[in-house]
Amino acid sequence: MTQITTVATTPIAGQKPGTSGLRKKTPVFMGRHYLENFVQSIFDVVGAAGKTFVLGGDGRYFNDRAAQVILRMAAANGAARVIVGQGAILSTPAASHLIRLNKTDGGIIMSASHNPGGPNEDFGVKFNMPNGGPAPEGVTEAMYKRTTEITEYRVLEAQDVDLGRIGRHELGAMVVDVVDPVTDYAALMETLFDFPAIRAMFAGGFRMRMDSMCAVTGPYAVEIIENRLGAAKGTCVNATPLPDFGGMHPDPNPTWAKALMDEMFGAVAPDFGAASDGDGDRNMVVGRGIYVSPSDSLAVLAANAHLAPGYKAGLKGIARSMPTSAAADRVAEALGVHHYETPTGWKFFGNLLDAGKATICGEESFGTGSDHVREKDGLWAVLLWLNILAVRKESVAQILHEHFKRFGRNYYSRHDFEAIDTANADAMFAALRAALPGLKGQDFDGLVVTHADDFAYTDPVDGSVSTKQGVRVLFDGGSRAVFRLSGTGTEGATLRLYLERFVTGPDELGEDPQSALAPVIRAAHRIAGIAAHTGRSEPDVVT
Ligand code: G16
Repeated sequence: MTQITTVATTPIAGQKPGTSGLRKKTPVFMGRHYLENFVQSIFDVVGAAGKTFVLGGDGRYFNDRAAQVILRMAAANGAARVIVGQGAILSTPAASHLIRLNKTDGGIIMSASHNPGGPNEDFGVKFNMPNGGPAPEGVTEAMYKRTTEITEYRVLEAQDVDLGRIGRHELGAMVVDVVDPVTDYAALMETLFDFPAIRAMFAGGFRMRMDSMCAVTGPYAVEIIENRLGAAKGTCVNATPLPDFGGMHPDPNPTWAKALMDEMFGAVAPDFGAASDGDGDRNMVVGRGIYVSPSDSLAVLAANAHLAPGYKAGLKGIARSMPTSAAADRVAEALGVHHYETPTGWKFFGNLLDAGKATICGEESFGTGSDHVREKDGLWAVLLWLNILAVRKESVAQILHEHFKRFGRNYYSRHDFEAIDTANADAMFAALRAALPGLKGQDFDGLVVTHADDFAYTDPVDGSVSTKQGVRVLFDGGSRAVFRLSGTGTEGATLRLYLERFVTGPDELGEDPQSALAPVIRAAHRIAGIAAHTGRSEPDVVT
């Protein structure tokens, strides 16, 4: 017997979704009514009666329990059907694809992305729209407002659904379809990329290391790279998703994917290396002895996408987030297509993709993707790189150097100052914003400020305006410093300092971005008074 119970509740402070859904420490999410209040607020805003949703997550601690709660609440709120990845597992891009493929009314993804998982680490929940993309600000604001008013939630009294068994299940009047998490996604990848060419490359001795960091991409990578593309067994490492990601910090950057970096810079490095994050939407790529920054990766992928069958007709446009380097803009100009500069957050690409204004999008935060889904897609980027390598038959280093020769080079780096006191961070930004009008024309050891503002964006499709999206200071000659507070952290504030310097001649300033950027770094510290406000002069993470 199943019965719907209405549970009285009261609002819990702070259930405000950030850059990408609601993220908190796992014990907070496991607290009384916490998950339930937020899920009910989602259903209250988007409506559940008669609807079909997709549900899955990155397998982190509490993923399985949260899935059962969400299913019982979906049933109690009158949903007709939920499509769930087996074991409640779905990578974020695979969830986006399932939402679109099945023309559902959206989906709930359980993930705190690249943040660590475990009983004392992070958990998260986000809602994706029927187009497969993250809910836009208007919708997440409405959800947040609902959490501040909530008085009750509905839940079905029922046994757990056996999410280990693929096939149709019933939960009260609702249907639960448990599907293989990989099959449909892998089929989509086969339509986009030249699998025979990549297979031939592996058969010819090409070696790769794919590090899934004990997170959700493992099963996808093994099926596609080893089983379908014929890479040697063992090419995919850390390929079993674990509730605590094996104690790893599943953030694919040179700091957290250090084992991969060491291997790629070692004596017997493979030809190509890649890593992905907790929920599979981020990626890092590395060549033998050469690191590819996300901004450069976006530019190279855009310049060479036509080599893959899915993009042979060319690109409609290229979009990047504001803090991402302008390398992709130069490619767009050369291709004669539009380029767009959006605020940080994949949701801002949604309208451009839906309207056919952009085909490829990317962010400095290790995210690249295209109009095949409405999320960034880590494995997609890796496969596009493999396709390009298979066609061009050159090394990653050769491809990068030719790219710089043709388009110029945007030296780029991001410095993160983590877990700083929130009040100090706010004070620093208040002072910085106040100083903006006087910055133009000031000279910082030869770097002259040409423009300084707080980035605001008007969506070219629906006209919505987003303000205060990061402070940017532009210097003559194409150098730039951008200051932003992270929207995905769960502890204190994280200052992100984005640094860029452009040169037309290849390798004029050598290989090391930190030395090339030194003058910009000095100017940025002086302009924001980082040490005075935060007590920090050195970043915690450099990417
Ligand atoms: C999320 C968004 C990304 C965005 C990133 C920014 O990434 O999906 O589009 O670039 O946040 O993070 P922050 O606000 O910390 O700079 P993810 O991978 O966490 O979903």
